[in-house]
Amino acid sequence: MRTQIGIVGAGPAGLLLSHLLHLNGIESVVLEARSRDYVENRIRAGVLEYPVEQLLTDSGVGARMRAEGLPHQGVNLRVDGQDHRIDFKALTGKHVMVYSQHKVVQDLIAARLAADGQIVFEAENVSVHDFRSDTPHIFYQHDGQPQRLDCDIIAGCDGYHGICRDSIPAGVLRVFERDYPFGWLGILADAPPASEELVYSSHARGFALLSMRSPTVSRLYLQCAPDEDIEAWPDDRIWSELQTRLSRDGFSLAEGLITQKGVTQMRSFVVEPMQCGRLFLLGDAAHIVPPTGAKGLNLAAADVAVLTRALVAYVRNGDTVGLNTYSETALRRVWKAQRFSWWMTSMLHRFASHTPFEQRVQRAELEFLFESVAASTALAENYVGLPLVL
Ligand code: FAS
Ligand code: PHB
Repeated sequence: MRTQIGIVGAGPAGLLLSHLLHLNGIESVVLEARSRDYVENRIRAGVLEYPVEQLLTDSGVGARMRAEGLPHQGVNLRVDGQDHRIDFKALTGKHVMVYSQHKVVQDLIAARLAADGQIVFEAENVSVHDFRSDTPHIFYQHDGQPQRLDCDIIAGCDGYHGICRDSIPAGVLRVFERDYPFGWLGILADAPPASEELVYSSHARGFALLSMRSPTVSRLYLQCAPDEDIEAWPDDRIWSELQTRLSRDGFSLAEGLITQKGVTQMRSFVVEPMQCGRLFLLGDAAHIVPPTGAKGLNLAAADVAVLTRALVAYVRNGDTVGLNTYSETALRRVWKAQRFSWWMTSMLHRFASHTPFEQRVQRAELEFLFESVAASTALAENYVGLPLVL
């Protein structure tokens, strides 16, 4: 089989890339290890930046997002039971869109299949080859049969645990990383969100986040140990801890059936460069951010915007400038999102290693944020999203 762009991974990065390339008359085949049902129901992110919402709308896959998504004009930071609202609309003229990642994936798969796009689900033993030559190709198995996909370019959209990054020879990539001494215990619950907007709480017992998926479904997180045992957290313990960390006069969480719970590691990770020959890395395959800044999904979309522009110029005019500078262009935005995610994480979480001095500095950082329009504007600009291509 032959195509122009071979894409490994049907997450937001791979699917959005295939969709935008299609709109520009460029063929692609997406190879996904898991089943369609699995990728369409995997619970992950929930906040879309303004430029990403625009991109989905402008590329024709925004109808359900606009119908079911929740535009948020601001966010609340809660410290010592006091709320400090960051007014995105007043400070930036923009908003964010609360809409589930798995629905974005469902919408993109539906659009690809409606356009006769090729997505091979349950593709096994995918391996990428000869991407440092003019004849890159991908081997995989489907229904037990060995298959070969020849292409001009390979897009590695297979996430942090995928095979594409690890296929790049040793010595080519430089790794930048930081692990955090805590994780997030996250739940999905059939409970009406107790706040119109998200609430990020910095509490003596640790961080907590009130988010949502719909008017009847809440998404909540609390800071826990990186290797926390979820079995040690029966539902009533989770609710009582959330009530405590999100407490404020006149406020209480509506509780309900917990339908999903899990612990997520907190890590900052970037590889440079994000390409090797004709293999280009996008999204979590190249970088991971701690979720405190709600940047993971949005960064994947930004990488897609940069690579799509480069591929269109290459396919149409043989212009390789965009491809040759893909990595440095994408990394300009990646590092700004890394900085913001690290800053939000450092400012809002409890660090057992912090000295009393560091605790006071953390507090002063928060107080300055609440008192300074300039500081609040900086947070708002980063949260609603920087331009996709910097
Ligand atoms: P993805 O990981 O989404 O997709 C990669 C795809 O490649 C997957 O479908 C995988 O099955 C496939 N694949 C992997 N190996 C393969 C192989 N060998 N062959 C073929 N296919 C292969 N971000 C937030 O902002 N908020 C959150 O709350 C949040 N929660 C998260 C929770 C978890 C557990 C994780 C892991 C991430 C979370 N994120 C969150 C970040 C998340 O949104 C990612 O940034 C986003 O999914 C990145 O999209 P992709 O780069 O497309 O990678
Ligand atoms: C979510 O809704 O899952 C969510 C929102 C904001 C974050 C992280 C996760 O910072």
